[in-house]
Amino acid sequence: MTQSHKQSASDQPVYDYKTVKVEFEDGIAWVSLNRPEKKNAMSPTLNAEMYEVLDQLEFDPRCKILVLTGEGESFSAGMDLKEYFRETDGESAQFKSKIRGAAGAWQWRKLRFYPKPTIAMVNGWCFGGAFTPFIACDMAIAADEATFGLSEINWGIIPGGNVTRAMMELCGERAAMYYIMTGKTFGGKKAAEIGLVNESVPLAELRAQTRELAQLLMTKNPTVLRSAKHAARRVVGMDWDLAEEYLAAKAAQTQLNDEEKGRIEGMKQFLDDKTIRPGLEGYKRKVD
Ligand code: ACO
Ligand code: V55
Repeated sequence: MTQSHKQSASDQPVYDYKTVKVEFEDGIAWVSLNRPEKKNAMSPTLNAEMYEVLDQLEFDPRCKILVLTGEGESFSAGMDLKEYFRETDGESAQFKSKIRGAAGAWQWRKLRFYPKPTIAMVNGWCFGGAFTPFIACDMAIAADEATFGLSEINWGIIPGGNVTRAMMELCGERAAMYYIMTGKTFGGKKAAEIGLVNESVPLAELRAQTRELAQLLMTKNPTVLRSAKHAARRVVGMDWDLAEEYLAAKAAQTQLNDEEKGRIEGMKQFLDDKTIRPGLEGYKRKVD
């Protein structure tokens, strides 16, 4: 194990970090980028800390659903122009590549295949590099009052960190090109309209709406949820026949791995007990 796993008396990790805040609430881990005085800009320190936090939360039973958000009035103003870009400009290519890699490690690679459901809660400013982690989350809810923008063009770079690629997949090409090339800002409602977020709600209701979504996800079988999300992400790069075969194999693997045998229980509750209608509700789980 490479990280220091800080342990408390109760043997649970302690999340004591300078730039990341973790709060637990009934199965939800609220994880905040925590540099409000810098609009939660993502510095190398934050990137290193966030990787460690996510890595530990993977096995922390207090985290069933992970919500990624920002402290204060910002989600995140993107990469830290001072600490991440300018201060590393003079360093070796190898060092720069390490710093860039550490950003992508949590923002993209860790989050996209995170073993638990992830929700981005975009509460305010969301610029440039901040698109990477929020796009990598399974779902996203924005505040109407949030401000999004691909500001890269405004200071002379192209949107990197896979932001450009993700925009082209998530939005229509027209919207993606428009925001990539103009750097114009847009609000939560527009983000929902172009498919960047699932919904946009007034800021005053944002936390409650996010909690409600997290609670719904918590009623589902976590093994099946994990398989479903991984399968969905994997099939995007496959041809149709390979995807069909892969999904059959993934379904069999899921059934084998599912300790609570949800599939059998779900059929029983519908076909034998007649206590649920799966079109309208999930089967009643015995655990959790
Ligand atoms: N990198 C480094 N520092 C930042 C960043 C950032 N991305 N964003 C904000 N800060 C700092 C400011 O320098 C300032 O620091 P200081 O108090 O030490 O002077 C502090 O955060 C507060 O920011 P202000 O600009 O004073 O706040 P204001 O409310 O006027 O504006 C806004 C907020 C619009 C978010 C503005 O800070 C801004 O435009 N930030 C940059 C957004 C951006 O282009 N991000 C990069 C995207 S590209 C990429 O991520 C690869
Ligand atoms: C971005 C750009 C980067 C990066 C991470 O535009 C994010 C977003 C040009 O490098 O390393």
